[in-house]
Amino acid sequence: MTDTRIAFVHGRRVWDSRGRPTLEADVLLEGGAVGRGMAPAGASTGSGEALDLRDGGTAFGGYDVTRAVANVNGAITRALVGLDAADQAAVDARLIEADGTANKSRLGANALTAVSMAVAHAAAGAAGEPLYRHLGGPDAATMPLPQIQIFGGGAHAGRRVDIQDFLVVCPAAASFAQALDWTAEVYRAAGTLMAEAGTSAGVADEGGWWPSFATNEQALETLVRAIERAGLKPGAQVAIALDIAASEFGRGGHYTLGLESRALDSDGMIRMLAGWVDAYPIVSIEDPLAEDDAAGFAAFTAELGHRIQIVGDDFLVSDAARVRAAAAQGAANTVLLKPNQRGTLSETRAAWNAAKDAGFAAIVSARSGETEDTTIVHLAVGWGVGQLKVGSFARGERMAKWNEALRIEEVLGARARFAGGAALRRGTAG
Ligand code: 2PG
Ligand code: MG
Repeated sequence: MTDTRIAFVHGRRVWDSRGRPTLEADVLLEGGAVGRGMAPAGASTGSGEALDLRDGGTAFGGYDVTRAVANVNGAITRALVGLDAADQAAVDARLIEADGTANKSRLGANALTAVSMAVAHAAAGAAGEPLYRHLGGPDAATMPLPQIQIFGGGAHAGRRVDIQDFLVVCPAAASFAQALDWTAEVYRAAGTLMAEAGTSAGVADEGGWWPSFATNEQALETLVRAIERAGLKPGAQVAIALDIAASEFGRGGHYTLGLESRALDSDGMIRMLAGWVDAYPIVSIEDPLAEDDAAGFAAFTAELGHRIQIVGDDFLVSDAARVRAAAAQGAANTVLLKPNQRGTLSETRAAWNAAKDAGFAAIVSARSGETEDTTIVHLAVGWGVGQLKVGSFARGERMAKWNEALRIEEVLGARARFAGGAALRRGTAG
């Protein structure tokens, strides 16, 4: 057994998929093992998220991270040197204590997230194991059902359409690899349809086709046609998931769909979305109402929670206490898990534990601003979460994660179990 005490922590500024500064952390253990983590960044962020510490000012649009980097090389290094990297809970507790604020605003959730992930990688390296196995032990063999974006929108595409993510899931695929095969064909067919319509306009923040539709619903119609054009059956083989990201256009029970110049209240939103669920093979809807509309979430879940998965992202911000509160209210039935919404892996894991206790499902998710870091894939497999969302089927920062999952499935071989449609939270009361 090599020495797993933390010898050295180093932070540096690197660049993310939007060409913005982000933070990378390296951790070196006394026995020589090393680990690395890179912080992602959201664009449609929940107000309850831990703080992504940026310098402000004029350089790089105010997004520079020199203060967060200095925190890694100063206060965080001092707090962690000598701790046992194999004890992730103790390391994360020390990070939380060193920050000392409720929202990680002193040291920065970006600094903490990168370090927390780097420590996990270093510990896995010292044990001579891939991270998913280090986290989940020899039984960690569940490959997640991927949610893959075909059209981007909302804050990720200049608000060209109001809805943020039009995604596909492949509940009937036999393996993770086959789910990617099917998605690749759908993604290509969707691109062809847009080119034929003369509306091809490149890709959005997460690699999905830049939307060029007259209405939000037209994206749904086009998606169904793309599935058919790919030679697959809408619903049975390839179903639709949506991230409405309603906090981006709604507040206080009032929602404004800019594309269609429509104003709706909570009930109007619920009626519109319920109509879509009736008309299209939709199996999952994320943030159907705004983060401040818990009553709307509860009404939506009461009406549709027995048919579809209802996911809280901005609404639950990977927070265990919010998951418990939502479960008590019957608001949502699934939580999105994004480590940088909290700042440490242990807190993210606590949200997953709370979800399991509440009968919620969960989806491990990337951010719209990403890097080549693949830690979240290992979290999904290692924790046995069952679902994974990392954006679309283009751009290196997205493909790095899908490809890492392919490698894991190959290494697991006959032991791999694809979560498939059973991972979706549906068919029971919300
Ligand atoms: C989301 C994510 C990823 P962002 O809303 O689920 O799609 O976006 O990282 O901008 O919050
Ligand atoms: Mg979301």
